[in-house]
Amino acid sequence: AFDSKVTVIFVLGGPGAGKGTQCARLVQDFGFCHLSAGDLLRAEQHREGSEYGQLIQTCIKEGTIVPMEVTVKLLKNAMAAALAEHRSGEGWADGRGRFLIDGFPRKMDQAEMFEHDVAKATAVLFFSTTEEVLLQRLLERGKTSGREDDNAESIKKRFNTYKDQTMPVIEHYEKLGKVIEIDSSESIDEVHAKTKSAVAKLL
Ligand code: UP5
Ligand code: MG
Repeated sequence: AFDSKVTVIFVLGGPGAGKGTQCARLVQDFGFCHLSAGDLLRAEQHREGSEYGQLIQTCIKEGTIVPMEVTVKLLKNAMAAALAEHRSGEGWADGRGRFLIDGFPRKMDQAEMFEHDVAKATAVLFFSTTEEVLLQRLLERGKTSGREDDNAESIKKRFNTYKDQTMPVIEHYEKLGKVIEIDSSESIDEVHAKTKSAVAKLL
């Protein structure tokens, strides 16, 4: 595991809450390495020779969770690559790799596997808002995103998975006092300002 070498922050929130948007800002603010589990899965889906392409495509379209072994391996490999790259480079003033793990863990078993095999999370950023806001954002993004899950039918399934599987993960970390909840209903800039000051206190 990488515990002694890294600071890990999990980034959760419903589909379309603004996880990716806010992570991009935090990369600029604090030099994080941003790893979106969904982006890694989409890249693996299209990688030539991947044995998981079909499985990933089906899960994403149906809004279900890809078996954790696949996702944890992709995250671990990406973290190892980032650590190797930074060993020689600049950034990460305290010498610890700073990682935002976006859209993960979305199920309790993933949380346990990651914390056992990869690293413990310092905190969980939780972007909360209403389903109405989420739906609006995703349908709007769907006009241009090309994402196979940005349609009304898939979105409904993603909401269900989020409520059934991911909310318990957030509740688990809440009990540990690790959750920082940020209302993401406001503008990107307003959400960013609140997020930035919360994260600054963690580093
Ligand atoms: N937007 C953002 N913030 C805004 C704001 N404050 N005001 C107005 N508009 C705002 O934002 C979504 C849209 O809203 C954008 O158009 C943005 O401009 C606008 P974004 O930052 O993309 O939100 P995000 O929370 O990242 O939404 P995303 O759709 O990526 O969330 P999901 O959690 O649904 O998607 P993810 O890529 O993480 O996962 C996709 C699928 O992969 C899952 O459903 C699952 O099938 C699979 N998966 C796994 O199986 N395992 C995993 O561990 C992870 C994923
Ligand atoms: Mg995203």
